[in-house]
Amino acid sequence: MAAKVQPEKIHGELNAKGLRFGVIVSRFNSFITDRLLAAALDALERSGADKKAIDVVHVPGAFELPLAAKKMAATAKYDALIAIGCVLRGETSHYDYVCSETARGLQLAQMDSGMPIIFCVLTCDTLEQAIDRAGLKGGNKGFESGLAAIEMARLSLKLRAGKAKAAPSGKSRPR
Ligand code: INI
Repeated sequence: MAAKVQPEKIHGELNAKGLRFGVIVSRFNSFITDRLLAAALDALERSGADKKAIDVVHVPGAFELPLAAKKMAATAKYDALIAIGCVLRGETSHYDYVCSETARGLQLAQMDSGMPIIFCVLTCDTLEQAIDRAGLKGGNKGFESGLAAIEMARLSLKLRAGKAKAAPSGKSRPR
C-alpha cells in the first residue's frame, strides 16, 4: 500500500522576540480605541516583543489609517503593522464611506507593500457592540490583533526565507 502523503504545515509562531511593530491608532472614539491599543500592546509584550521595538502613531479618525500605514510600511522598519479604529453607525451614510474606504485602503497598503497590516477596526451599529469587543463579552479584538500581527510577521519571514532557498541564484521558478 502506498504511504500516505503528509503535507508540510507552514505557520507563523507566536514569538515576538526580535520583531518590530508599528501600531496606528485612531483618536476618534478613543474610549474604545485606547482599550484596543492597550490589549494589542499587552499581546505583543507578553509574547516577547521589546517595548522599544514598538512605535505607536496616532491619527484623527479611521479614514486616516491607510495613509499612515502606507507611509510606515514604506520605511521598511517594521515586520508588521496594526491599524486600530472604531467606526460607529450614525444617522447618515457617512459610516459606510468611512468603513469601506478604511478597509479598502488598508488592504491596498498591505498588498502594495507586502507588509502584514492587521485590521483592528471595529465597525459597529452601537457603542454597546463596540464595548463588548474592546474588553467585555466579545473578548478584546486588540489582543487578537496583536497575536495576528506576530503570526503574520513570522509567517512572512518564513515564506521569504523559503523563496530564497527555492531560487538561490536569484532566478525565479517558471510559473
Ligand atoms: N472616524 C472614526 O474613526 N469613527 C467614526 O465612527 C467616525 N464617524 O462616525 O464619523 C469617524 N469619522 C471621521 C473620519 O474617520 C475622518 O477622520 C474624517 O472624516 C476626516 O477625514
